[in-house]
Amino acid sequence: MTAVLYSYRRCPYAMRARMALAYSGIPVEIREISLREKPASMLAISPKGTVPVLQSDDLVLEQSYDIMKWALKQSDPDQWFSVETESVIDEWVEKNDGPFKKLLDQYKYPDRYPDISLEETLSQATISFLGPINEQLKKSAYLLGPKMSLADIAIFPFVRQFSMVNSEWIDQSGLNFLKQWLNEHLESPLFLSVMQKYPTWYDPTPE
Ligand SMILES: N[C@@H](CCC(=O)N[C@@H](CS)C(=O)NCC(=O)O)C(=O)O
Repeated sequence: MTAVLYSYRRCPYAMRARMALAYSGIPVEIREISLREKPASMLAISPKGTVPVLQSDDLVLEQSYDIMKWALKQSDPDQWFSVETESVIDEWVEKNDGPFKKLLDQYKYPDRYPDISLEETLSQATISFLGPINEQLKKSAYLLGPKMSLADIAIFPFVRQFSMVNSEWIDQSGLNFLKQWLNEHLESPLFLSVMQKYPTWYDPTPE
């Protein structure tokens, strides 16, 4: 059975999973879901109701980073991941999915956080995450060195989303290495290939 990925085009978690699956060359049926009307078939295998969810035979993976690692275990042609780099990549992903994602939500939905000013959010995001990424990219083209790794792919969709809140911000930020890295990913054939549009998928109705 071809693997199935329940996905949502604009979701950064789903983007990173789709990129890893495409890079690994794993054939997968993409099911673009409606977040308002989640398919019962998806909820049956993953009641928590977030995307992405991967189903491959008896295996169900409900976390985007697990899906990425699973894909690369099957094929990792450019060595994005290794036992030696795993803990450094985990650390980047934890910082991204934890504190940075929180700041991203604060920045995207300021109405939900009336006590925190935008300036404060931007400053915290720059000090804690985006600035350190820029510093790293000053030293090497990618987060772990001269070669792309799983860390770059796992984090880029979130930096993309952050940069899209205010399109002028990145030019004003002075984070030029970050900007260059972001642009490279935005223009990459891999990213563009996983951003194609699919019609919304619904469970088949019983005859
Ligand atoms: N930890 C999960 C987070 C996934 C997640 O939060 N996805 C969002 C969309 S970007 C979602 O499905 N939210 C549920 C909803 O909006 O109903 C992962 O890494 O896959």
